[in-house]
Amino acid sequence: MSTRNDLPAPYGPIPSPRQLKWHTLETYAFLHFTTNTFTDKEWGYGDESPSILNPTQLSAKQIVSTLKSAGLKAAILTCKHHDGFCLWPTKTTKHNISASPYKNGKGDIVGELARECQKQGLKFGVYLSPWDRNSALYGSPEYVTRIYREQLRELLTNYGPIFETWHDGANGGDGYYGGKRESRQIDRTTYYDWPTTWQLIRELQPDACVWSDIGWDARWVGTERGFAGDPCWHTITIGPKDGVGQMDEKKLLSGMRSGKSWIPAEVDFSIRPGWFWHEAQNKFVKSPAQLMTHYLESVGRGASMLLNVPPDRRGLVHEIDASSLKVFGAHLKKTFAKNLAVGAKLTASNTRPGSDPKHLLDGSWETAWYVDDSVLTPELTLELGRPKTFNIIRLREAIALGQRIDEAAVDIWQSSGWVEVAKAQSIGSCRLWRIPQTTTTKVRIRVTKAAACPALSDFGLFLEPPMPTWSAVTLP
Ligand code: FUL
Repeated sequence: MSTRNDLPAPYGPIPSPRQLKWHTLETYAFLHFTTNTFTDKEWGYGDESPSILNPTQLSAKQIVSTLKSAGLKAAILTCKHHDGFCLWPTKTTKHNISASPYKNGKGDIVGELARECQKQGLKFGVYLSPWDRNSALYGSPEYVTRIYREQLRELLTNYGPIFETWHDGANGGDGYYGGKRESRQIDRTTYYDWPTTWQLIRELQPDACVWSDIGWDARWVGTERGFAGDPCWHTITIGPKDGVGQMDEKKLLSGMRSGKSWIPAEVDFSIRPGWFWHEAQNKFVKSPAQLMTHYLESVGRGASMLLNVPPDRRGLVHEIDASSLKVFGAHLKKTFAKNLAVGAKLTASNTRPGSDPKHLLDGSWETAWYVDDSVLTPELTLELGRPKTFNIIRLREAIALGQRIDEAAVDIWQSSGWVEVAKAQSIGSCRLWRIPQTTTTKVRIRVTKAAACPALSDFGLFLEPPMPTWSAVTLP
C-alpha cells in the first residue's frame, strides 16, 4: 500500500473535494417543468396565469424512480425558468405555486422532489434562471440583491443538501416585467455580480457545485446537442473577456490543456427535441441506443451527462420517455457489470516503490498505479489468462493529482503482434472507447505522452450486449 508521502506531486490545477465527489456522479437528470409545460412553449413571456399550472397526477415517486431506473444519480429541477414562475412558495414574488390550483395553493414541487430524491438516494440540484421576464424589478440592482439572491437563499436553506446550482446564460430581452411589456438589456459582465452570488452559495451550501458557462466548479460544454469535445480537458483558463453568456463555445467544448483552473465540462441535452414536454414531440423521444451514444460521447470523454427528462402535464414522466430510460439503464448496467480485465496478470514497465498496478482493477477511484517521477511513458501489459471478448475499454486517471496524461493508447495482441485499437489525448476522470468486438489474450496500455509521471486509477474491458429493439412509435 502506498502512503501519502510516496505519491507523486500533483500536476497543474487539481479538483477540490467537492469537484471530486461531483466527478463520480457521471450521469444525472434535468427536470424542466413549469407553466411552459401547460402553454406548449419553450420560453414563457412572464405573463402566464398561475392558474394554468395544475398537474393533476404529479408523482415525485414516479419521476424519481424513473430517473433511477436509468442509473441517473441526481436531479436538477427548474425551480424558476425565464418566465419567473417559482415552483416553491417563495416570499420574494407572488408569481409562484401558492397562486396556482395545485394542491389548492398549498403545493411545493421543489420540496416534493427534493424529499423524494433524498428518499431514493439521488442528489438534488436547483436551476434558478437569472433572467426573470415576470419581475417588475428585472434590470435594476434590487432584482439581484432582493429577488435573485433571496430566492437562492430560500432554495439553499429549506430543501436539504444541494449538490449543484445552475445559472444559465440566456439573459435579458423582451418580457412582461410587471406589465411593462418591454425589452430590457443588462450588462452581462457586471449586472449580476456573480462572485458575490456564488460566495453566498459557498456559505449556505459549501458542498454544492456552482455551474455556469465559466464555473466556478463545472462549466457548460458549449453545445446542447449532447456531446463533449474530443479531447475534452478538465482545465480551462477563464480570461478577462469570458463570462456567463459570453463564452467562445469551441473553447468550452474542449477546455484547454494548460488551462489555469479545474472546471470540468457538463453535457446538457434533452431526451426530446425541446427542454419542456410537448405532446407533438412524443414520437421524437431519443431511443436507448441514442442515449448510449450520448453517454459514450459525454461520460466517455470525461464530462458529466446531464440528461433532461421533462415531466408532462400530468406531472409524470411520459410512458415513452420512461420506457426508453428503463431500457437504457438496464443496458448500461449489463454492459458494465463485469470487468473482463479482473484477474489478469499485470506486467508494468515501471512501478513506483510502494505502489501496485493491481489498483487499476480494484474498482476504486481512490487507489492508483504510480510510476517513478522520471517515467512519463510507462506501459502495462495485461495477460488475460484465456481469450476474452470485449468491445468497450475504460481508462481513468487518478485526477486528485491533476490531469497528467497528454496521450494514451491501448493495444491488443493478435497472432501477428500488437495492434493498436484505441487512442486518445485527454483521459482524465474517464475515457471510454467503443471498438469493434474483439477477442484476445493480451492487452497493453501505453501512455505515449505526459506532462508528469502518469497516475492511472482504473482500467476495464467490457462486452456491450446488443441493444434491445425499441421504438417510440409503437408505444402509447
Ligand atoms: C438555456 C435555456 O434558455 C433553455 O430554455 C434551457 O433551460 C437550457 C437548459 O438552458 O439557457
